[in-house]
This record gives sequence, structure tokens and C-alpha cells, in this order.
Amino acid sequence: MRECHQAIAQWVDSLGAQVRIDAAGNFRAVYPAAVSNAPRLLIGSHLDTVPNAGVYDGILGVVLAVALLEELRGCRLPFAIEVVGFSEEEGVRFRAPFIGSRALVGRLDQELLDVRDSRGVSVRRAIEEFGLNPREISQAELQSNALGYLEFHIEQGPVLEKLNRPLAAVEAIAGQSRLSLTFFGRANHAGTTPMRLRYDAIAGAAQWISIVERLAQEVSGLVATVGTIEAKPGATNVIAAEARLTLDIRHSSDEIREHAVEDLLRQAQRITAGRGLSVRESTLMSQPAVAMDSFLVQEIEQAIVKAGCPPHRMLSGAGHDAMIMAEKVPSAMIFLRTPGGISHDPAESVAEDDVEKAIACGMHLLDQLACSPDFYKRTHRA
Ligand code: HGY
Ligand code: MN
Ligand code: MN
Repeated sequence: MRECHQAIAQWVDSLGAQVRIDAAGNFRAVYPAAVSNAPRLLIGSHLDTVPNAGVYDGILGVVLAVALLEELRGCRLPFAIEVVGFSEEEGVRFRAPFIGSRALVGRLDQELLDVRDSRGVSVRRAIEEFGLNPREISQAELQSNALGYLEFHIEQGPVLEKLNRPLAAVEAIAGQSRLSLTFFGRANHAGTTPMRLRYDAIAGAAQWISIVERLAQEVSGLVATVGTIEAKPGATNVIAAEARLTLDIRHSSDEIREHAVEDLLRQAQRITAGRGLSVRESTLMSQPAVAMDSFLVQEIEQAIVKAGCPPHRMLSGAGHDAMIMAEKVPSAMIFLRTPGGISHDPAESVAEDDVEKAIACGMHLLDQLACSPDFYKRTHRA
């Protein structure tokens, strides 16, 4: 992350932007406006990613923000532009996503600072180890002069490729719940324990996982993923005493998502009761679906057309920092087509032509917002 900050700082330094790393580890660079004390528009995305990832998820949105500053060729707008590179969006290390953007909306609270990673290192300690001061986190918060937040991001799915659209305006971001469930059984010898006398935690978890998949297949628009599973003691010839897994479940309707979570937790209770097992669950996150700012969505759509692309609006199944930033400032996203619909994998890619169109779209958008009286009426929500 430090090397990443240094690389981006080099790019923006020559453009006259003021760089700082805030107390949540976010990269912040302000490109001044034509006048002093001007309001500011934030453009950015996250710099962290997932294990064995591609090289565009998150970082592309920060690189595109820098590309827009370069395209301005020294021209100053009526508003400043703040490039933001969020420190932690994916939730991989601490199983709690959006740590960086939550700092900007004042929600990086003590509870979150106390969350520990698999080695027992807390968020607070990780911030200190990075050389930052957690007591200064409040200084990372958005100021009241923030006009809005824009995020360029790869779609990470197959929709735009199927429609042969390079770009899209995101209308809303699906809500998501992330839970941890641990199934408890009883360890025993794999060779001597008859099948009818077993309390097999992995077998119970496996039965539940098949129900998770079946429910998501049956409910339109619902996606559910068990992405991690750990067994204890974790030996070939030992019946598992524990199976710890995570559930990621999403839908554009909060009601459908929450109902699905309740249903699956009931199913886990039923399965474990029937097998003489027990189960403990904890909710890691419950993030409501978030609509993007309708004024900005409209402006983005116009800019997409001016960039020579057919307009398209869509839902984002992936979560993004924009859903957190929307709590405080009007926020919106521009999606770039993802060839093969592949993401969170080294095969993730973008077409250079689409990136070029995204930069053209971004420049039209800046031009539109600079001349839009309505844009300045947008205010930061306290
Ligand atoms: O998991 C997601 O929705 C995104 O990649 N953070
Ligand atoms: Mn991601
Ligand atoms: Mn992302």
C-alpha cells in the first residue's frame, strides 16, 4: 500500500495536487479549483483488493481520476477535485469491508477499530503499525464543502459485454449481508466411528451449503456465496469437530435479502438439531441497497452519450465505496465493460478503447458539472 501511495503521489505531484494519507490510510490528493475556498468533487475508488485478484478492481477508478486531472492540462474548474484511494474496501483482512470510506462518513468507530484479523491484530493496531494515528481519524471526515463523489469501476459482471455497451451509469448498488457461521460437532476417529454415531460438523455444513445454493437459484435476483470454509481439527482421518464458514448474500431488495438470511439461519438450526450438532452465527455486515444520486446519474448518462456511447443504466451486484459515501454526499458510479465478465481473478481485464471512452465521458461530465447551477446546490448531509 505504501508503494502504491508513492506511485500515485508521483503522478499527481506534477499536476499540482496536494497529497496526504489520512488516519484511516486513505490516499487523498486535492487538485485546486480556479478560486480559493471552493467546494470540491471527490473522484476515486479503493486501492486494496482480494487474494489472487485482477489488476483493475478498485485501482482503475483511482488511475482514471488521475487521468482526468492530466486531461485538464492545468485548467482549473470552479470546484476542486479530490482524488481518493480508499485503504480497505474488500473486507478481506478484517472481514469488515469499507473501513476506508467509513472513515470519510464518520463511521470508523471504536467497535470497528477493535475488530481483529486472523493473527489477532486490531484495525487500530494496523493503523498504528502503518505509522498513522487512530486518534486523528475524525480529521479524515468529509468537510461540508463536498459536492459529490464519483467512482469509475469495472462492472465485474457480464451485462455490458452481452449488451455490447462500453460504459453504464449505475442507478443503485445491491444490498449485502456477510455472516460467519460455525457448525459444532464432535471429533472422532474416521476409521472406527460408525456413520450413525457421528457428529460431523463438515457434513452438517455441507448439507446447509447445498440449501444456500438452492435458495439463491430459486429466488430471482438473489445471489449467495459460501466463499470460505475452515475445518477443525482439519485432518484427513478425523471427523470434523468444527466447520467455520462465511456467507455473502445480496439482492437489490433489502426485504428479500433479509428474509433470505432469516430463512437460511432457520435452516441451519433445523439441520444441526437433526444431526445432534449446534451452530453459532455472527453478522459481519448488513449493508442496505443504496440508490445513486439521480441528478448525477442523469449527468453521467449525458456524458456517456457525448463520449459516443449508447446510454445504459444498471444495478451493481458488487458493493462499492460509493454506497458508503452516499450516506453523506450525492454519489454515483460509471461502469466500464468487463471482458468475459471475469473479476476477482487474474483474468480480469478492460479494453483500452473503453478506458479511453471513460476518460472522454469523465471530461464531458466535469464540463457539465462545472456549468451546472444545480450541481452547486448539492449539499453535504450532516
Ligand atoms: O465484494 C464486493 O462486492 C466488492 O468487490 N467489494
Ligand atoms: Mn472487489
Ligand atoms: Mn471494487
